[in-house]
Amino acid sequence: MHFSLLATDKASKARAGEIHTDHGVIETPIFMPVGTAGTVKGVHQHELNEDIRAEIILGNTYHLFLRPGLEVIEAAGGLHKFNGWNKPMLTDSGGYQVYSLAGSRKITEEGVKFQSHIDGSYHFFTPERAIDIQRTIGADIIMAFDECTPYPCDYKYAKRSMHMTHRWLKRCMDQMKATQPKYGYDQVLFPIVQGSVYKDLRTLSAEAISSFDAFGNAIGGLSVGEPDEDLYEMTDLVCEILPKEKPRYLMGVGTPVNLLECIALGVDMFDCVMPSRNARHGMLFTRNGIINIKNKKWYKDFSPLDESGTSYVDHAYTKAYLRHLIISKENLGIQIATIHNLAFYLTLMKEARQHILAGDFNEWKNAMVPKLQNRL
Ligand code: PRF
Repeated sequence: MHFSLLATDKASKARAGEIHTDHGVIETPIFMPVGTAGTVKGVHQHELNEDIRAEIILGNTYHLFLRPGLEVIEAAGGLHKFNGWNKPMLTDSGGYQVYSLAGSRKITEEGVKFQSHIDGSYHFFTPERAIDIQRTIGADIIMAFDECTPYPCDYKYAKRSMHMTHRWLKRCMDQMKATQPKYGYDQVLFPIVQGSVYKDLRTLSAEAISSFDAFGNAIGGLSVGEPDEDLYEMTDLVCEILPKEKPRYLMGVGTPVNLLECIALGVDMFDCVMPSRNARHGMLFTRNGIINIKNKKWYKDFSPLDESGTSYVDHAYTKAYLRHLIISKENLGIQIATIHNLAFYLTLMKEARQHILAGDFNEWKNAMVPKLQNRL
């Protein structure tokens, strides 16, 4: 696997690149649709591929470990074989889901004991185990086991937690070296910068993480309720320290505006449940602003879902029809809205990339941001 940096914007720190994996090339900047349980909810792999044009999707160690379990995934020959997605995949380590979903949890230096949100059973994840499990799931990019601190988080806790995340990273790296991929293709590990919203901790963490010389690096612990100002300040500070020649992944971010602003700071990869989760509640992102399709104003609007949209649902269905489906809680409504939002996110990334390569990203971004914030 390798990463090539193709261009850097002059007026900002935006970059365009390529991540080469054994399952194909990912053109950055990229948005990765979230497929928690091995499925992007309500979307066929065919639609992900042909219509949304996803290049990489994300799965969650926590969920896949609990259901269907490692025995099934290993017997299938890994997650790619199991779910029929033969392009790149990334798995998050569980270092976030354990904190946000598990019934109860106890964090010690050794690892995290937690209770399944499904059946209440108890499990124990350690950094070594998180690597072993991700080897078995078989994603191309796997994540280090970390603690994502909540917001707000007092300085003392954030500092102690960050140092533990660094010690856990060393154990993850050692376990990567001590083990092999199971299915004949390469897997790389991304460490995760933590440090809450404290500049000195973020600096320290970015330096410590850089010293591991991993394939790529991630920024965690953001988009947990802090103001956008902090998100941008921390992202900027960390991107200044992380090595330029490696891909940078900002975890769990964000709105279309967050993505463009963070691309301008030097981020290459994003994931977020927002386009898929909000679609299920009738929130549609478009280049002219945000639509709440449940709004009465759309009830007899027979214009295409999104005239400027790039996916087939944008032209095949009308606003009034989608409004009806979402209000009636019809499955098809959720599917249409999800495809629309994900295609919009992917197209926005593609356009950003074209502007970086053409050398006018920053002007384009500054013109786009106010439009994206409109409420239609
Ligand atoms: N750590 C991990 N996964 C994550 C995060 C993190 O800090 C975030 C932060 N918003 C999203 N997903 N392992």
